[in-house]
Amino acid sequence: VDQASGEKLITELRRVVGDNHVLSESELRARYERDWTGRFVGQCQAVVRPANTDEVAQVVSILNNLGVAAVAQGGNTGLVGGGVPRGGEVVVTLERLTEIASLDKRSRQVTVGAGATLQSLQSHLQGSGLAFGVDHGARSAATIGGMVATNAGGIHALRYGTMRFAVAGLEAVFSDGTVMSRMSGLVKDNAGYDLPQMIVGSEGTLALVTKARLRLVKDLPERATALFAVDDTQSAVELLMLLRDEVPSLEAAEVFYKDGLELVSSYLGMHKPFAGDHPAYVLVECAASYDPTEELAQAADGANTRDVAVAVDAVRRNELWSYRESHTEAINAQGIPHKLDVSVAVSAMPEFEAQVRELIAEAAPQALCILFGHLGDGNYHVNILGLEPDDETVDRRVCELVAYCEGSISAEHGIGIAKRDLLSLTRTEQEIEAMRKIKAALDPNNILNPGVIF
Ligand code: 2HG
Ligand code: ZN
Repeated sequence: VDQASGEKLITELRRVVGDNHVLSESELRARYERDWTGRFVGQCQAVVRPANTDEVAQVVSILNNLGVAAVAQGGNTGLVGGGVPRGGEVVVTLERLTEIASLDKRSRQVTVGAGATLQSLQSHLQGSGLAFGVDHGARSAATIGGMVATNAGGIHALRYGTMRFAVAGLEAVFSDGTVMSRMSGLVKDNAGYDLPQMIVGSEGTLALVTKARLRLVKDLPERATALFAVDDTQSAVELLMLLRDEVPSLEAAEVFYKDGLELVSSYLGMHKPFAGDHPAYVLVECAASYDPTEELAQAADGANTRDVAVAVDAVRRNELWSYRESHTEAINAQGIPHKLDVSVAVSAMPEFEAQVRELIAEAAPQALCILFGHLGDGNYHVNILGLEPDDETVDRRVCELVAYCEGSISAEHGIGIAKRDLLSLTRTEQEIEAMRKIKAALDPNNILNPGVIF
């Protein structure tokens, strides 16, 4: 960028959002330029912090006219490099769009600004009798806009689905600065293409999400959590089948293994949950309007497991959850991992697990592979430590195995820049061509998150 056009850009942006909300000094930009894991870092020209939809629209229009790329950013909790700059873009953070409108109890919907965190939405709903169906470990920082843009999945997808199922309407800004506002939240609306759903999961490449109209679920205050120790993934899958049949209150079913538990316990300085070690663990959460402990205990009786710990009070339940939810942090404390968020059919999980471990042991004997994830969704988080940050050979081989197992190379984190060269492993040439045509039609100057997905 030459200096004159750089200055013109900053001046124009300042005119829209005010001097304080265009960050051009490197110290101020830094936290927006680096992803959570430290694997993806890039310099942008500036970070701009619009206050509302109208300002977002004006900012995008300026960028489009000047041919400068925009990277939309929410809570910067993404794990595939899709929310941080690669070099020379402007980061448009939606962090100031935090407004949550009053709850519409009759439609069971609420309108939420893109920058509101998941946790702030959860607090907002507390005591209302309603709850938000999507939840995940990054709740304190992840924003609703980012979750829409990535179609976040999380720990309750087996009961309530992913973000896509929760989005009843969207407000978003297209690349030319025009605003689409489909916020009526109609249950039935087949008048033409469903534009909001096309934007869900598009990773900032088709539009910038500014508001979402979200469907809520009934709050289920009675909860029970159980941690099962099991022989292996096959037993974990059988346990899941049993619970799905016999425990209608089932809300989450997560899996992790001996090495992951070891790492997390020492990272947290916590005792391990059982006296002995076990090969695999299944963490289960039940929620209902009645006390679900009895139905969970009854099902547990009939299950082929090695041990079980059940918790009903919040403190103890959180403790059991922390063994699972602290995996990401505990792994990052060891170094910068390669993260492969993949899915296969639940029935294929045992085979995939065995093969992926074998593959990594053979391809990178020095590497440490920690597996964990969402058992109920066939969603494994393959975390590999000890590889060079830009060495993609193991990533590719893992994703080839996923393709062979008829799975998806991205279950919930998206493609970002981390997996764009692998997209063709699980999407056909014709599908990718159709995606490119949509992208070119909606963003002819290729200014919205260029380099992401494709
Ligand atoms: C989770 O399920 C997140 O905890 C992060 O999706 C997964 O760190 C990961 O690989
Ligand atoms: Zn996950």
